Amino acid sequence: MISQWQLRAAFAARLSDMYGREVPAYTTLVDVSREVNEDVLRAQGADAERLGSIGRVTAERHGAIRVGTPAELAQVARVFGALGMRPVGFYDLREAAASAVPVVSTAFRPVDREELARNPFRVFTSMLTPADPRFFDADLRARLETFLAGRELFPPELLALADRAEAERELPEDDAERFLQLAVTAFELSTEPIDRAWYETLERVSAVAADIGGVRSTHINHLTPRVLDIDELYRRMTERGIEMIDTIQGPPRWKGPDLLLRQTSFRALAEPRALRTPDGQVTSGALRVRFGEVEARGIAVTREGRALYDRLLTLLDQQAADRAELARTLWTEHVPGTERELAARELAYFTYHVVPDRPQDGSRPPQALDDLLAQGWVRAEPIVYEDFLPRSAAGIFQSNLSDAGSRDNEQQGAAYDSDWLSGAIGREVLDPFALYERQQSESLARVAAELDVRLT
Ligand code: OOG
Ligand code: NI
Repeated sequence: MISQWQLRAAFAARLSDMYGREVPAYTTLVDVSREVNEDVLRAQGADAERLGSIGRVTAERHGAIRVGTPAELAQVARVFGALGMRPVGFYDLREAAASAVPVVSTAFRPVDREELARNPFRVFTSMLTPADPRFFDADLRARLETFLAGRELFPPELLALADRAEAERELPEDDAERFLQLAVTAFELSTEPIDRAWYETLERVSAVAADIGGVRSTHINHLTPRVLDIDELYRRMTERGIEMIDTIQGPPRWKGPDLLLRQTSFRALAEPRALRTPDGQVTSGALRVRFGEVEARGIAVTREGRALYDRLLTLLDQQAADRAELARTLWTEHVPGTERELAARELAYFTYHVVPDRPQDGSRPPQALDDLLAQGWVRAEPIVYEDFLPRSAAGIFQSNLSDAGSRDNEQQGAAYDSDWLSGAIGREVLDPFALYERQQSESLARVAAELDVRLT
């Protein structure tokens, strides 16, 4: 029997092999990430593994896919449900100022601590919003919905196997093999000719709309390795002549603890694709859709921590000065510079653990968490951020947009939110804050029970 986490790890590994064949630059990114990770581990020792073992980090990937309809998203949820991945978080990329993209998104990922430690594979999944009149007029919406209704992204056999894997939380070896083959194939780039006129019609609204609704299948858009020093990676990729986007998205590099998520990418590469012209001829063309991305993960922040982050971004937006320098200044001024303070001010999440080899002099442990920490009874481990950032995601989407597309701001946007998404896919979209909070409070409950204290 192959368990869910083994299926998930195998799927991530095979997807990575497939994507490396399709997009060789991805392999370069993985190689450079591995080199940087080895160097960081050598330089920092155990500190380098504070937010995940090197085994976890080396295997860690997130993918990005894009689908067209709630029905397709519901099928995606079944495929990832088979792998023990649940929808977490709601991201509205339609609102991003400079780079509005007509999609709403969630991320499928494991949610339990042990499952995350085994393999944290996650997929940022976006769904097109044809019902949003700011992007699509009534006529284009109707044509788009008809086109999408007529395609099949996932064969029924794959979905049936997925349902079984989800219900039984494992599959017999032969079925697992079949499931993995079908699942990886579903995310390969199709060789079917693309209707050029239709693709270009959608491209005038948004390159992302064309990538989703202009073809009859879906594909993995990028697969992102995790790196322990993203500034160093950025330098090494640039040295190799690979042109990266201008910035590293997310929090600045600074002297305090790494928080949330920092990401960067290189621009989409031209890939050969078969195109069908209006007179019915098939020609070979090239499309720039898929790109390379890399990320560094920091500590998960609480709602208050997140509000602080968003506030600092707003402050940053109001300034014309060198953003990187100013970001560092702002962070130094407003964000606590140690894990201890982040925890004390309830800005970030930690799990708490009784220290096994503390001096046993027969004394009773104090009741306050602060004292338990200060006197060495308990230690705090940061919880790694497992999710995404809407602003960064909007910036990452830009990696394959050559122009801003068109959005008619006179129109009222169609309402989509987390509840709507839950209803559309028939599964609860989970609140990431609640998941981190639960990890933290469960660890505190264990400490209280083990030490027989009330934890004031
Ligand atoms: C998804 C872009 C967002 C991230 O890491 O923030 C993303 C896409 O391009 O489909 O992957
Ligand atoms: Ni990404």
